[in-house]
Amino acid sequence: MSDKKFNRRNFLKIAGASGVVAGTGVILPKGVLSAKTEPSGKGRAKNEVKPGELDDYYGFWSGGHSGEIRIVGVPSMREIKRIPVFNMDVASGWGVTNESKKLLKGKYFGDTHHVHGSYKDGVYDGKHLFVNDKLNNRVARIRTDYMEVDAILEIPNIQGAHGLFPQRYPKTEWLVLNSEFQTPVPNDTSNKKAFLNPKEYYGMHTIIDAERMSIVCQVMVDENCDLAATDYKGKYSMCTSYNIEKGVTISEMLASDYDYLIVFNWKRLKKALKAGKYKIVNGVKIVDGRKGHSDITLRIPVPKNPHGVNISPDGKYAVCCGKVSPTTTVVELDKLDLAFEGKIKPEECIVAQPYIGLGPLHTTFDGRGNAITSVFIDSTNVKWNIAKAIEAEKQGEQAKKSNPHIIDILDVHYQVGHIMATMAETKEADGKWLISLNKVSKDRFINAGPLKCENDQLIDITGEKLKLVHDSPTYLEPHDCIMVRREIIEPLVKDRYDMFEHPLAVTKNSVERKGKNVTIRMTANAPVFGLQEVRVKKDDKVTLIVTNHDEISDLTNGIAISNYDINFVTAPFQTKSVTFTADKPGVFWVYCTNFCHALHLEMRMRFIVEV
Ligand code: K7E
Ligand code: CA
Repeated sequence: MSDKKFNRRNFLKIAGASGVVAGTGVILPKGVLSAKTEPSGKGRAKNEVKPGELDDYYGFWSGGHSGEIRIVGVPSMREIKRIPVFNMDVASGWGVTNESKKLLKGKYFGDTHHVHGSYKDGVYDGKHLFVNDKLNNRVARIRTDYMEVDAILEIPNIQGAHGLFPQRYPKTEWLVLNSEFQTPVPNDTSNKKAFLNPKEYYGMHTIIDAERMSIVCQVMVDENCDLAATDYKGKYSMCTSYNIEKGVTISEMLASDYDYLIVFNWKRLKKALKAGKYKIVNGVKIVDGRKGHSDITLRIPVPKNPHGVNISPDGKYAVCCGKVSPTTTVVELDKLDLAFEGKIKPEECIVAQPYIGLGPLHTTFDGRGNAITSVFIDSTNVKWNIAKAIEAEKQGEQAKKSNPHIIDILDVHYQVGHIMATMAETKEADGKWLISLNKVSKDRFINAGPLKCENDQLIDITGEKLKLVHDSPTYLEPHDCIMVRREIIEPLVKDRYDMFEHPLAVTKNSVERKGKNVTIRMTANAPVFGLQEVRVKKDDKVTLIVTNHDEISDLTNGIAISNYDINFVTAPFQTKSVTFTADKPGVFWVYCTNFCHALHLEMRMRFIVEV
């Protein structure tokens, strides 16, 4: 329901009680609305997290073209922290320190869409998060004990690194990454004839070793590879493709009435690799997965320009969203073996194609046999029953007409992209909360200028009906999120760094010169830096290494050098370093930026650049 209708209903309810808000005894003048917009409802999930209480779920949100990941407490929707990934973060010093620069390799912008956790037996093991960078074609791994990036892998031969999904069973050894844009392979002057011929552009399904963060191989296809999924048996990965036409304009990409869900057979892929059936391009093994060239891939026709593919938590079905088609396509995964063996046609794996609404994009699950699909053009979340959709399909067109699968339709505000339910990408989907990541917030928040925030809505899915409970403004631009039970993550998260994990950990303060290179090793222990004064010569190359020696958790020290554009923090027992040229002579105060002590303001030292 729209907010306007909603307020109107509430108004009528209050007006009907002759100015008395039922149950509260509060008397309101006529026409004044109660601040509480809807009663909490009996037996529904409780979204209020009182001061001092903790959330039930760690929400991990991708940050889109902000390049980061955000940690959101669910159900309070409080943003707990941001993890800088493919961006610069002035507060923490990501993109400033040598440690982060080594990972970023000169690329400070990114576009994160899909964040997923590492798995064991179909459930998160809590060890790692992975996220794609659509802009510069990278994958980052985050270690959850520190909530920090520990590896970034650049992927050659692709553009539009988009759908990313970890292997779910028996554990995450592989990640799959899709390239949404087709390009020449290789995309360089050795292949310049292909530049102007889109028929010679290809999509890639890249397989990544999640432990080593290295590329296993790439499966090359004619189609583009959009969203990704893996099954719950460790047998298959898949991608949706919306550009089987190899179009380069919108109308070309929409020419066909159907596109594909492409399924990749891992057993056959491993066999091909073992048999040496690949060519090497830019150091990567490329296996041919094109139609007619390969037995590794299977193409299931799906209408039309499909987007998301999501696997039901029972592992039985893949649900593809039609985007341009108002339907979803339900594929029974147990039939894939037969289709690969040629005993049935690929399209015979489809067991239902229910009507959902205009612009279905992504599907999530409540673990009770129901799917919930985001519908972009209608601005709705549609809850539907998978078994009923399959049953109606069996009975035929007449049975389908009344849409017996649809349970509830909720208006969201507005233009929803991804939706995700708690634990829904695991076999322990618990059907408690749903997040609708709406692209447009319009009139939902105070107007903060032409560039509007987005609106992440929290929806209670414990009952038959979907119930909207909270609007959460969010900065550009989350695409997807996962919500992991607190018990899985919390015990693994550390309060301080293991000091000697960093090879440069400082235990003794010193200044050491080798020619023009000066290394400053310094401790920080609130409210003093280990050194009170450092003298260097103009144009020295200075490396400053700082280790925080505070034993108190939460005691972060900041290190900023005035007028030198250097700013980072160290958390307890953490070491970070920066390298710069002392190109400006003078006296420069080094000060602590992160309030650490009653004498925080006195926590400073002189950096003197002599001529
Ligand atoms: Cu639909 Cu990149 Cu998953 Cu955006 S993608 S919404
Ligand atoms: Ca198409």
